[in-house]
Amino acid sequence: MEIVLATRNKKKIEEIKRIIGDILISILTLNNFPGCLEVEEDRSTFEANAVKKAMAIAKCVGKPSLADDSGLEVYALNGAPGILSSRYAGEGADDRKNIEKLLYEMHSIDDEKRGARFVCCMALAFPDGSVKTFFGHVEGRIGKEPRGFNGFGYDPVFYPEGQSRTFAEMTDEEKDTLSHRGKALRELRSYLEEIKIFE
Ligand code: ITT
Repeated sequence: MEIVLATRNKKKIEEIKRIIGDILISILTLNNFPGCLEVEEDRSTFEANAVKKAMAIAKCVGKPSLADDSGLEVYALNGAPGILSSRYAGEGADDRKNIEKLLYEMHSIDDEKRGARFVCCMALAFPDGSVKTFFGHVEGRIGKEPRGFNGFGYDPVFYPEGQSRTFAEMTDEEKDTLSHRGKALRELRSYLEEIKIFE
């Protein structure tokens, strides 16, 4: 079966391919369908945004579509940046700017109050309008300076619980084992294997 990834984030695409790539016959991305318009992420939850993206693309391309909506929730900031994670420092902000803003907002917060979690919702939508969602999260804490060069987004400042290295200091495999996206994708993988939809 062909599945279309409803994301323009190259790093997410790499992670998705690493974890479920082997069980699907073919993975296409939005680059294969330039005619599909950008879907506005204007809903108030990760789930609602993921479902909106996946359904819009499944309808546009006439094939099953998988969308990821994810982000970082910092407890001391009442859950910010949350659904605004990719544009925390403003529309079009890059990872460096978003991290800079986060560290600035947290500069007076003590070590023991720097708890945070990454959250991921993956939505698998079909052209007939049906949709299924899968969730994953990982608890951790925010460091005081960026460390490491792997991954993307807030990885250089996120220490998963019980770890002394950030996600950006880990190998792909180490991040996948612990990460919110890894967990959601393994749930999705079990579902696909169960319904044998990839055959
Ligand atoms: P698409 O909407 O095209 O999928 P996006 O990057 O805009 O791409 P989101 O709206 O879901 O995706 O925003 C997710 C943001 O949350 C992402 O840009 C990072 O800043 C952050 N994020 C999500 N998962 C992450 C991860 O595994 N590591 C680091 N940061 C992550």
